[in-house]
Amino acid sequence: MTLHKALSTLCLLGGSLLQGASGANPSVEAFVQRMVERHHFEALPLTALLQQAQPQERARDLVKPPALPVQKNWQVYRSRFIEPHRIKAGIAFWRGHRDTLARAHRDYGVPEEIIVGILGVETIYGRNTGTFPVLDTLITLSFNYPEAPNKAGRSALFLQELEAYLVWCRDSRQDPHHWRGSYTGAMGLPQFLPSSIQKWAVDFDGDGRIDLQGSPADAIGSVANYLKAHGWEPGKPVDLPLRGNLEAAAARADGVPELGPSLGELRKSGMLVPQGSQSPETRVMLVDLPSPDRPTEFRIGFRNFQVLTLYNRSFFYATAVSDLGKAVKARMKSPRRVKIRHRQGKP
Ligand SMILES: [Ca+2]
Repeated sequence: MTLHKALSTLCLLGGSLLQGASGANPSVEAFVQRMVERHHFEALPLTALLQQAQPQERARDLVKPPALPVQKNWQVYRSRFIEPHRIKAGIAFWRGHRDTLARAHRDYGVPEEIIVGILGVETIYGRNTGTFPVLDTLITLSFNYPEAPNKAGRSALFLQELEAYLVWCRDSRQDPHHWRGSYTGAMGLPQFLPSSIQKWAVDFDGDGRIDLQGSPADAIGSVANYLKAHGWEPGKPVDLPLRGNLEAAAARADGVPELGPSLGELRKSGMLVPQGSQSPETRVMLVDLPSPDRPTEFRIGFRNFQVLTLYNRSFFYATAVSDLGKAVKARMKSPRRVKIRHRQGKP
């Protein structure tokens, strides 16, 4: 059956293709055509699947840009993640999966505390993996994204994720209605989007399938594989505190997660970088972590810090991963002596 006939048939059956989650959007037809041509989907069942989706209004609300600019607040952000309950959960996770974490470290070169940091920040080790139906959410955001300056680009990205999701479900023989995830369709302990699952998820418990929701081992291996594939440098640092001439640091910090100045250049500008084994030629980034009513905190971000920003493009995110990992690791080593620093901040 041709696509045109399939669509006509649906209309004759009383269906209204361009309603519901897929919205009044002619790109539905183009998408079905693409899935037929690229991936050999059948037009009629796919069209019906799209048509039957339940609109996810809450996901639409959550992806909207805030009405007013939000003031960045590192102290508040940090206190959400580096706190006693999450650290305790991290210790339990590390103890429960010690061998798997060590194997991931050996196989991929990514240390345990970084994997523990990511899974803790993302979902508290699987406690908060999201309740949005992934299929309906991706359909809603692909075809009925809310009005926003970046609507076209975001819709296109979600359309790619929908494509990846449908292909992944078909190829791994999974019901596309089964999965739940975040309001953007990210799934499992590490909150991978479908395209990331396709490219970087691994079967790390050897049961022949990839399950980032039900298998902590698969989640651990997949995070390590993702970081390795994005350029993780084994044995190298992630971030270090920066002191000294912070005015010079503020002038050079541009908020862009790209490597720029060398360590030697920063030292010449009066910034105090802790001595380590890094050569003065090592290129780094200046990480600024502002909070209202107090001086901005600065750190040096190395290549591995940049790799963390490729998981989530945010200085706050990457620093929280690093700090949570360090906090859990410290407690693993000496549980009695290390006190948890818990700062309070205004929301
Ligand atoms: Ca598996």
